[in-house]
Amino acid sequence: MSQLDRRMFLKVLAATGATPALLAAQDSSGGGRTDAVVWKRTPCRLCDVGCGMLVGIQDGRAVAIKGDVDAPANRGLACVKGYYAVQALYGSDRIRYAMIRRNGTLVRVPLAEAYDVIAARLRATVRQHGRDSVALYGSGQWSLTDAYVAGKLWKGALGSNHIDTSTRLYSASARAGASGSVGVDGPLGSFADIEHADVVVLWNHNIAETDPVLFSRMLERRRTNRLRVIELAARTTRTSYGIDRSIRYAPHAELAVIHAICHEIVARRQVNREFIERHVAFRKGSTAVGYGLEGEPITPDVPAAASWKEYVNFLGAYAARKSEPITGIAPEDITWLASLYADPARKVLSVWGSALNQHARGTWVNNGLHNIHLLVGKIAAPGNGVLPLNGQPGGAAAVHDAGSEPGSLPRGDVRNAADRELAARIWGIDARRINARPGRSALAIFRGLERSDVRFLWVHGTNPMVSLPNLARYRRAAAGDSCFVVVSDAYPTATTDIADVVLPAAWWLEREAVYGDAGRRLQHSAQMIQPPGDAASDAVHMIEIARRLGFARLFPWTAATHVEQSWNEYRRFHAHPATRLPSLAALRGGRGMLWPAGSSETAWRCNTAHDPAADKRRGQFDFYGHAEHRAWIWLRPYQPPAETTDARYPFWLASGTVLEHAGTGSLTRRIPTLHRAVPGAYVELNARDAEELGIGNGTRVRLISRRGSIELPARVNVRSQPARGQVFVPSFDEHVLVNMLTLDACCPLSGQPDYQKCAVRVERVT
Ligand SMILES: Nc1nc2c(c(=O)[nH]1)N[C@H]1C(S)=C(S)[C@@H](COP(=O)(O)OP(=O)(O)OC[C@H]3O[C@@H](n4cnc5c(=O)[nH]c(N)nc54)[C@H](O)[C@@H]3O)O[C@H]1N2
Ligand SMILES: Nc1nc2c(c(=O)[nH]1)N[C@H]1C(S)=C(S)[C@@H](COP(=O)(O)OP(=O)(O)OC[C@H]3O[C@@H](n4cnc5c(=O)[nH]c(N)nc54)[C@H](O)[C@@H]3O)O[C@H]1N2
Ligand code: SF4
Ligand SMILES: [Mo]
Repeated sequence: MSQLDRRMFLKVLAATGATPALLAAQDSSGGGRTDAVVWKRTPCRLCDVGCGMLVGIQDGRAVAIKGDVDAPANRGLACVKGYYAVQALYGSDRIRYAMIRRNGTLVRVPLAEAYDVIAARLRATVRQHGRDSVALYGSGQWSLTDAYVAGKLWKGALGSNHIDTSTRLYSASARAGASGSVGVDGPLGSFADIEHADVVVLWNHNIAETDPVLFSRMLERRRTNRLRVIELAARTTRTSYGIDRSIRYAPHAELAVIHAICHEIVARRQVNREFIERHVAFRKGSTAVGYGLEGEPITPDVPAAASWKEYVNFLGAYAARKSEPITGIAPEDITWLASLYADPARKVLSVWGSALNQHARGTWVNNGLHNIHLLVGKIAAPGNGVLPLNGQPGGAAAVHDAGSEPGSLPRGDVRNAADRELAARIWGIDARRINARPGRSALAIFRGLERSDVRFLWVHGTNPMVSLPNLARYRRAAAGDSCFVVVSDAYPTATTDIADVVLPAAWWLEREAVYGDAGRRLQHSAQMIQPPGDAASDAVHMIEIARRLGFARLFPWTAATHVEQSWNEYRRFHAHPATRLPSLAALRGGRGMLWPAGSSETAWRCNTAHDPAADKRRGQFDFYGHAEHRAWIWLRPYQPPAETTDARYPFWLASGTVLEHAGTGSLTRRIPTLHRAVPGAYVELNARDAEELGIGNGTRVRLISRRGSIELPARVNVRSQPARGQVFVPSFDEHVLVNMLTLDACCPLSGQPDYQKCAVRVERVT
């Protein structure tokens, strides 16, 4: 640090009274300039909590960051990723210019030339092979207006429904489950339920590392107000050490655990009969649904009415003692869990992350968790309810609403004529242009490369050549040259490695945006700095391509004002109080609003005291998303996983997240401090398994599944410890690809891959 930098550092410290985590000591361009640091408000973009941050801008650079004490999500806190987030803007290998592959290497070209090539190729592909030969794979990293522009370009302009996003990988089952159970997707409550609850039950959710700021809110509440936090988990993690009680259960056993708890609640007559009679109906669905291993992994469900009596009979098979061989949970613990959920004096919040959704029956698991809460009438009220914490910064009920999913329109469903007409009216197109058949979901897009059905693919803000399951299959598919691939990203990735054209993406702070989070809060993020080189928002790139394709009339927006213009158009789809979107003016400069929101926000949906769309004549709750205004308890059986362990592959492999990295590490590996803290992937083993195999901390081991093998160092009881017979590998490392091992089985109702159940063998590397 130079003399001047150090002085600035101390000055900022003194001026703010807080500790800015970073001053741009690595900045070489700043020279001797000493403009004051100006603090500006924005949400953090490195996970779904969406913490409110204050970013220090000086000389056109983001040089410091600290938590915003008035931000509702974090109240001044931030995790280590947040504190270093601005460094991810300045990695030396940032993509600044468009590139086109020539003779095997990507070479820099003027942006207009890249646009011309993309547009020509897209036009030619549609002409030659039809609109079903082009696909777009977008991202939970997107701003809502990026998603809106993408949906309009693909569905409204090109007439192709082959568009999906990486949200498929983390929240699809939660959304399908909530829609089936309570008729609306996205959480009914919000993060504020943490402070209202008496008990939080974490379901296989290592929240200490995945949503650390929310975990600290729980711990604070536990310290001051005797909130009890318990977990049901397959692995002992940092979360387990900080809470009241941790119960182990067997991999994939969720549905059996849930039904065992419900059986106990019914057997002990702890059901909330009044709530059931007034607000609940029963449903069963298709049961021979398979594992989504080929073709389009999503199959439609066929719901049929069921009765209370049928439900009680159904639960009979899951009595605690009977289901113990599947659940691995002692009957007295099931009784204890049931009494926690049912106790009329306690408000209970169930919380889970994406790992629970990454389940071959993920939609059913989500239905089941709603079942417990519906049975005891603890839902959609302060401190009572379910809170799935879903993934990437785009969050839960945000990106997919903008019409960027294969079956969705900005409002409604492509299969519904009235929804198509609404979209056509707002877009100013002929309704017949919109395809009435849902398109390919994420895995189906990449399966489409296998047989050359997809010949043009545009990937934005996601790194599928690292993050897809059964990766060898999709890398093989992408290696063929029948598909033209465009990739928009801020950094080179394993996916830009397969691109024919690369476009430079503006990231956080470099563009205006509206972002969602996992708790239904919409937040505005202003542009604070210039993007590097030719980088621009994903929407701007798409608008330029649309113009070149002759759709200028549909996208009459300028680079400077496209966010407001497209947001205002998107809002026209949501004039109804159940989904109303606030104006940009209401979001700008504020700390966000809980969607749906007009002039005020909606704290608890479907609760008639809070939700303007709910009808008070129906009592305390109105589940208006279902035509009969009732929530549904689903009779969804336990079924075995797509793959199980055996003598050759005796270990269960689970994979996921570490505190220091986000996603596939594209951003966090450019943050030197985080990269050095956790430079690469490793495999965690149970200490006794490790001892039996002669493996110690640091031993190099080989993991072998039915699909591939990887080599990596072992970790024994360092940070977390899997149960016996299980191993865990973080999925951020593009050099050690856990997805060479995983299976691409899916929940057939949501299309979300089951990353968590795969059988492996563990060998010492000699
Ligand atoms: N084995 C295994 N695999 C998994 C998982 C697992 O648990 N186990 N988890 C799955 C889950 S939950 C997820 S979410 C995925 C994550 O997988 P991906 O979505 O593939 O990973 P990210 O690293 O989040 O990718 C985001 C990319 O977008 C870029 N980016 C960020 N913002 C923008 C933007 O605004 N525009 C553009 N164009 N680019 C941007 C970043 O540089 C980064 O390269 O991985 C999945 N894969
Ligand atoms: N620091 C950080 N935070 C993040 C992210 C990040 O990349 N970094 N990403 C965000 C995103 S995109 C997502 S989707 C969420 C993910 O959030 P979570 O879903 O909480 O993710 P994980 O910690 O990856 O997985 C949770 C746990 O589930 C266990 N598990 C689940 N099912 C099974 C099973 O059948 N068997 C076994 N043995 N274990 C199982 C895994 O061992 C793991 O400990 O986190 C978000 N927050
Ligand atoms: S918890 Fe998430 S949103 Fe908050 S600072 Fe950390 S990475 Fe950012
Ligand atoms: Mo995710």
